[in-house]
Amino acid sequence: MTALIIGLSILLLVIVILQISKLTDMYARIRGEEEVEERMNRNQARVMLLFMIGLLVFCILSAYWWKNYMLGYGPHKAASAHGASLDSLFNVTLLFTGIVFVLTHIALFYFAWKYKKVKGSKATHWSHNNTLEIVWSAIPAVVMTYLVIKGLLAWNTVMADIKPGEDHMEIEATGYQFAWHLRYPGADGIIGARDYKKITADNPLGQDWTDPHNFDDFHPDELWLPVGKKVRVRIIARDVLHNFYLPHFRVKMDAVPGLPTYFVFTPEKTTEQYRDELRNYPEYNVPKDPNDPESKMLWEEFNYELACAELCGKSHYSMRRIVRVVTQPEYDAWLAKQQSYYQSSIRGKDSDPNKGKLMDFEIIQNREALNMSVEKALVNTGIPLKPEEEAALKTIRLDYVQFESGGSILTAESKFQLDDLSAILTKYPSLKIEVSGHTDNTGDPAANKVLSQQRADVVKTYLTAQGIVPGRLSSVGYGSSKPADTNDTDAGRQKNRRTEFRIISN
Ligand SMILES: [Cu+2]
Repeated sequence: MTALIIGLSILLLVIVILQISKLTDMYARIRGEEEVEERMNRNQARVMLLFMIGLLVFCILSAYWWKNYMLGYGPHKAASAHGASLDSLFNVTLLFTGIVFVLTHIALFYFAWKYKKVKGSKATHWSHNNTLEIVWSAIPAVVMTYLVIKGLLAWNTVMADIKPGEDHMEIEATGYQFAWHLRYPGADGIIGARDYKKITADNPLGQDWTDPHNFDDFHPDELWLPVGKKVRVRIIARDVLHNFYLPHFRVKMDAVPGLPTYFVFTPEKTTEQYRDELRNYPEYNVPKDPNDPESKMLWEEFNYELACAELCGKSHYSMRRIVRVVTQPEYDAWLAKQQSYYQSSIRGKDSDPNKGKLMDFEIIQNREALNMSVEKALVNTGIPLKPEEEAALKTIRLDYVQFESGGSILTAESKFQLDDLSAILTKYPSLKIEVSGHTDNTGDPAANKVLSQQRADVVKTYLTAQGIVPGRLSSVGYGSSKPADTNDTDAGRQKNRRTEFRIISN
């Protein structure tokens, strides 16, 4: 309906204009062509002047009206260390081009008014003017030189790479149709090697699993950065041209297939600080959802974002990632929660070249787990436990203590856990434990009992050799008499063949 009314109004307007022009035509015929033309010229010249005033006022007012939405103004001052230099460059350029814009528009419309056709007036022919030539060549040349030098200085600061030994963190962003795949280096601080030829469905970045630096790399959904820390982003594209764009930090760099680029910047404002600044502006004190007055305010919902600034395909708009700048403790807490991609998605699968091999990070994880179990068993919470609960708490399984099949020779991998146990016994000098061996129910029960006793004894001997006083250790072989699970399945039997220790006193 609205469209119909608008259509009809436009049609009506066209008819009115046509009628008026017909009318002027008839009027001209009555009053004489020349007089009418002169009057029309005068009127048009005046309208030109009015238009000029309207245009300039509109340009200035609209900029003023939107100032708190524009990057570089109001609450949107740069949130990075280098951002202010780029903003100032933009402002200086805006100042010069603004002056030129206003002056040329004034000249354009003033001349149209001043030199309107008047009866008897004649154009002057001006072939050359040296002064004018010098003025309009020299002024732009000086301004351009200034802008180029200022721009070059800013460019050199902004694009400077990390100096050797400089404190920084490095992350990686890979653009593809249509998302950013982020990678952090993990605890070692080094991003692992990658090769595009290794890209598969379960290895989206082509990480090389023989490079230990890859074992702790993780792929978060959000870009988290600690405030005040210099960040170097490696920027990579997997398919077409993308552009790594962090508008609030004035970071923008092409992601080019086959040509890694980078950007170094230091975020200086946390997300919370940015929100606090937005809070002072009425534009951001409105509900995010205009239809729901109960919804949160715009400033509360603000987040920095990573976007793609290259029109890279039909879902280009969806290449958005939330960026959070937080304090160092908040960052550390977030970091502690991140799971390495290798450990959570590759480890133990067929695509894992280290399948079946005990890795250093696993030894560390197991050591921490064993320490935790002992600490939990030793701490007095004051909560009374049922006897079976207490027994469960004080009995700790040594998953990695394994023996050669059918015998009592420790496998090479068992030693790390026994060394960990010996370290625990050294740490708690009054701790007394019972080491126990268990088997499943296959074979002769008496033979099983003998075997399990031999195995427990081997563990005891190992620990004594490590300097643990024999009086603190007892060893018992329970054979198949204390199953931990069913003996009817392979998995159950596997669980039953085990070495444990029980805390007797401390
Ligand atoms: Cu893109």
